[in-house]
Formats: sequence, structure tokens, C-alpha cells
Amino acid sequence: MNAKRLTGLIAATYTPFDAVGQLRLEQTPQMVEHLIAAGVSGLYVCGSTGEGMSLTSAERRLVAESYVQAADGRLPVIIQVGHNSVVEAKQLAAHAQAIGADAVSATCPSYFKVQSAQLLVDCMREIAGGAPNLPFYYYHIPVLTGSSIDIAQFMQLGGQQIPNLVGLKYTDTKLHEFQQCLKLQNERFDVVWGCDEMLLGALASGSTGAIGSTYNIAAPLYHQIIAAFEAGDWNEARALQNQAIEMINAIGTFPFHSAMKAILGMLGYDFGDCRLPQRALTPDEKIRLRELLCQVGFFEGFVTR
Ligand code: MN9
Repeated sequence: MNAKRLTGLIAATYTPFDAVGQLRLEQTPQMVEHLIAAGVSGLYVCGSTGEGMSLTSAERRLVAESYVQAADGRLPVIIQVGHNSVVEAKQLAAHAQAIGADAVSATCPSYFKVQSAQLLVDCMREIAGGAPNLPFYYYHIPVLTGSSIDIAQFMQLGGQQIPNLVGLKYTDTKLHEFQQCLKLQNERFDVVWGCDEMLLGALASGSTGAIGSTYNIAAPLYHQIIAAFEAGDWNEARALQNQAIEMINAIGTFPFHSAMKAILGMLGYDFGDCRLPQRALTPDEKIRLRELLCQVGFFEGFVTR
């Protein structure tokens, strides 16, 4: 499949809920405008950040539709369809293709662990077959799926057996493995980095695109990291990446995505709280989060510079 590569910062989007935890999709367009204005170059919908696994399939379809419609062809929209039911995931992939999404991505089933690289290929071939006209990205996130499959071996086999496999969302911290995946089969695959706190290391290892949650709130900071890297200004790049690390550490003092949703609220985007099994921040925690963000300079420019 001859697909354009994903480049730049791709926001792993949040799913807006109302006060009682139901979808509040009228919030989507405003968020998409904010992300486009911040220079984000793609949207990754219903992933870990978007609580895809905590939504019903009917809700996942609605969320996918709202982001595709709001993007209106201005930037690529990738829909994450991973599910413990491969059948369900395939149907979600077919839906993504039908509504005009630009790519499909999926995690592996994770309740029953996938036992071999070949079985993972079998699962992903099935799911990717639901959207045969779209590029497909496997979503490698072993910390959440518990997968122990060798990812390079999977890509080697998958490249032969899944016609629309174009790449990988690589959400692990093994830079050497990421680099190995980039190098496979004469740099055939679009391997997109998924760990915001290590963006600089990924750039040094050959990354040209990254998908992440904190690009929703601090894309300008990360753009500066990329610019400093491209200019060869390593001291500046490291200092900026340090700021991102401090910000992520502050957020990670609390349940991460609940804190991120609280920050979206502080920035004027009311996306509600995370659904169970994640918990909302208490009012006191929200005050503490704001203090920690102030200490790392968040409100002085991470969002807008
Ligand atoms: O989509 C995100 N990973 C998870 C990728 O949500 C598990 C990352 O963007 C992280 O939120 C980020 C902070 O740790 O790197």
C-alpha cells in the first residue's frame, strides 16, 4: 500500500463526556480547531488517551464520526479499533473506512494473551481486512496489553501477510527496538513514536512522527524541541525536553488521563472526567495539579508560544 507517512505531532485525542459520563460530542469541533491552530498534523482517535477501551462500540463509532467530520479533510484522522473481540475490531475498522477516516490502528487482544508473532499477524490481518483500502498501523503498547511478542518479528511477518500494514504506533521505551523497526526491509515501515517524554531521543533515533496525549496541551513546546533538534542545537533541545518531562511528571503525580482532562478544563475545553475504571481527580487534587503546573511554568507558554 502506497500511503503517505504520518509526520509531525499527532494528538491522541480525548473523548468528551458530560457531567454524568455520557458522550458530549458538541465539544469535538472546538478541540479540533485548537489542535489545528497549535500546528498538530494528525488525530489518533479512541486510543488509550481517548478511552477507546472504556467505550461501547456504538460510542466508538460516534466518536470516530465526530472527529472525522470536525477534521473535514484538513489533517489525517486515524481510528483505533482494537478490541478483545477480533470480530468487533474488524467491524469498527470497516466503519472507519466507511466514514472516510484516513487510517486504522489496533491493539492486540489482551485478555487471552496472543501466544506468537504469527498469531498476532493472524489477528491483525483479520482486523486490517475490515478496512482494506486504508493504511493499517499496529498499536504496540505492551505496558497496557501485556503483550510479549517480539515486535520486529511481527513486522517482518506482517509485512508479508497483511496487504495494508504500513507501520506501527510504537509506545514503549526501547529506543534501540524502535530504531530496529524503522530500519526493517529498507525502511519500509512508518514507525510512529508514542512516548512524549522521550521525543528527543526518538528524533535522534530517526523518528519523523509522534502520537501522544500531551500534544493536546503543549504542542508548541514540542514543536520547539523539533526545531532545536533540526537546527542541531542540542543544549536547547535538551532544555526544552526537560520542560516536557517536568510537565509530564507533574501530571503523572495523579491518575494521568484524569489529570489531563482536568487540564483541558483549565484551558477552557470541558471534556468531563475519565470513565471507570479510571477515577476523577478530587477538587483538592485539581488545585494541587494547577500549583504543580505553575511551578514548571506551564501557563507561561507551553500552550501557546
Ligand atoms: O498515546 C500515550 N500513552 C498512553 C500515547 O496513554 C499510555 C502517551 O502520549 C503518554 O500519555 C505520554 C505520557 O506518559 O507519553
